[in-house]
Amino acid sequence: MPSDTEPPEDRAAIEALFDEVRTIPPSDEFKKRALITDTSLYDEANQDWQGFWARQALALDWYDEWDTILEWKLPFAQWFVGGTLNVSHNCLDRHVANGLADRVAYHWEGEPGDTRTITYGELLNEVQKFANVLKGLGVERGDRVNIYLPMIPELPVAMLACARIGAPHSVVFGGFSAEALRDRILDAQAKVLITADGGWRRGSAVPLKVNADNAVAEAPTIEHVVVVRRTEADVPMQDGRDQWWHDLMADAFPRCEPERMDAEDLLYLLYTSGTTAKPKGIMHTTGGYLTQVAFTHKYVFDLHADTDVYWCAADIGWVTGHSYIVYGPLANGATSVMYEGTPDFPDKDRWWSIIERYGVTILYCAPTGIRTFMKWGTQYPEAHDMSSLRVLGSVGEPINPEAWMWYWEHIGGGRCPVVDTWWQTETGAIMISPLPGATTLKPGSATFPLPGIAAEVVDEKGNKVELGGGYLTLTRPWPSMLRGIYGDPERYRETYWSRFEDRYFAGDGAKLDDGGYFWLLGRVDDVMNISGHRVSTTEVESALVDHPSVAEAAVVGTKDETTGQAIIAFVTLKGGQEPSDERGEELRKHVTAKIGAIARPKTVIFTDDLPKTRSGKIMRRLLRDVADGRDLGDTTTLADPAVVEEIKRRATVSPTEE
Ligand code: 7RM
Repeated sequence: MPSDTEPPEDRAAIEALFDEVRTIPPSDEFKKRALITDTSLYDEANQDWQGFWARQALALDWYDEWDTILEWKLPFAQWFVGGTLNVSHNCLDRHVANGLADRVAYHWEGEPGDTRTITYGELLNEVQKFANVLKGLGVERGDRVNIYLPMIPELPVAMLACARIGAPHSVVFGGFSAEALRDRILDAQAKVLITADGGWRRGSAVPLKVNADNAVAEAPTIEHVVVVRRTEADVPMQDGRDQWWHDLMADAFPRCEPERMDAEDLLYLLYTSGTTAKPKGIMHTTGGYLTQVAFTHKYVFDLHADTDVYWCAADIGWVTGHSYIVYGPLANGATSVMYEGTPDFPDKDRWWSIIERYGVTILYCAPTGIRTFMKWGTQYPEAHDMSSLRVLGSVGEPINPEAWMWYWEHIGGGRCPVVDTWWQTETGAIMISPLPGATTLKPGSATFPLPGIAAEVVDEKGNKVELGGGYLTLTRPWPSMLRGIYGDPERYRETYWSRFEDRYFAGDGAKLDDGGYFWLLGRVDDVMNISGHRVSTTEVESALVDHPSVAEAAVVGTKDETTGQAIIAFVTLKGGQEPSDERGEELRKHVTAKIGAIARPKTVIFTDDLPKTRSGKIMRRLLRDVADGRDLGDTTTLADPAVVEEIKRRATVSPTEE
């Protein structure tokens, strides 16, 4: 556990609304067609939760059925032990075999406006060919493959091809830097890297290949680099190492039998920020993961695969994209929209024009996006016919009731249930969420744990809280849970299972109201949430102290109207170094280069010293208070209270604003 974990703070907005929360029951209109309109699934799961998950697993195709549903040796779970299946078969072949070859898997739209329509039949062909390309490059079952691509169709193709041959993938978000990519390649010991010449973002080409080259220069495990042509940027191709995707695909054999994978074989690694500087390689396996992502995708979004057009606007580089752009929707035979670029290119109505054009019925996005749209104004959504929408989803951070209501009213036309879905990279799939045809909604609440999921709020000592605030814990294993941290089982136990006995601690605070509704209150550890993306304070701090001018740094997340939190860095320079706006800008750039733009501090505050406890721990809570401009309260545990005054003064006079 991080050293300065503290009790969760309540969200003032929720507090204020608590007594007079609006409740929104499912409409009769919605219920008419909904998959679930009552408590039947909850009742079934309460009877026998393992049997419940086994029945959900039967929605998939298995080569061999399992012998044991769950083997639980806390904190290590194995689901569907003895079962064998292939994820790409379940996402592709079985739909094509069922006559759905011509169903659209992805309506893809590039940022410049180019489009591609990819059917299940076409996707299966591409995946088989690329699976053979990977084999031709020497990739064998069990080998790790790194993927660093923009939001183009080749990204799901590459992931599914890996799944087909049993090679775990490790996708690195295209916004991460060369160094971040290098560290992830090295940790995974990947043999092959798949990247592109670039990707389009707000009208400019992002130089992915340049980053990839810099990463691979220091990552000797990589033997081959496959490069997708996207922006047509002139990129150097290293002889013997780099090959074009289209050249390899042109010669690839079109049939590739899927590997029979064990239910517990590794499907992928996804690196996520924790409370230390080193990102954790979260391990997800095959059978349990696919079972829960398919189940949740179907029931949380009330998916009617034959008629719905589903759009998850996340990036596949994050877990939301893995589970709810690739594996969940494809396992369910859904038709999805996939979009490459930013919401404001060429104008601020891009999303709404996409919804209108494709007749999107289900939209899944993050509160930070919603708050941005609120800021831009209702004229953008109002200019488009969005009457096709019927379900709205939210993910990534707490959604404040105001944003919830705006989403409900201005995007959903007061007609579409909003499902606020709480989950994590570690949980693999949605854990707490309404079922839109059955659950009475409260704006700002993720409502209840899904059928088969057991969540409890506990106090400091681990005692169950029936009403009020505390720590969110999970009390039973679930099929899509992480199987560990790659290469570090002890860190897995320590990070998630040591704070409270027999419980998984998620790092979030939560509050229960008198109706048993869960209200998520944000992180209670050293993890920030910037636009729904997890960023570790420690990781940013070590990037800062890596700069030659910096003696010490402390980083906190402060409230931000749009991004949820914004990064504030308190920096002490080495002797002889002078603070200046230019130096602040240089440090922000340095963090961008070390980690990526998502980790760039919004504000750098120079200070002669940092507030510390007597034992030498930096008092982040106090810095957060300074940053939030709140009263400081008791500072008697400070080594030098004058420091606080100094920081407070600096915080108000010389922040380097973005
Ligand atoms: C899916 C994803 C996980 C962290 C998690 C929370 C926060 C996510 C919600 C939420 C309140 C939500 N994975 N979080 N969803 N907080 N309400 N509906 O975001 O690993 O990147 O982040 O995100 O703090 O612990 S993640």
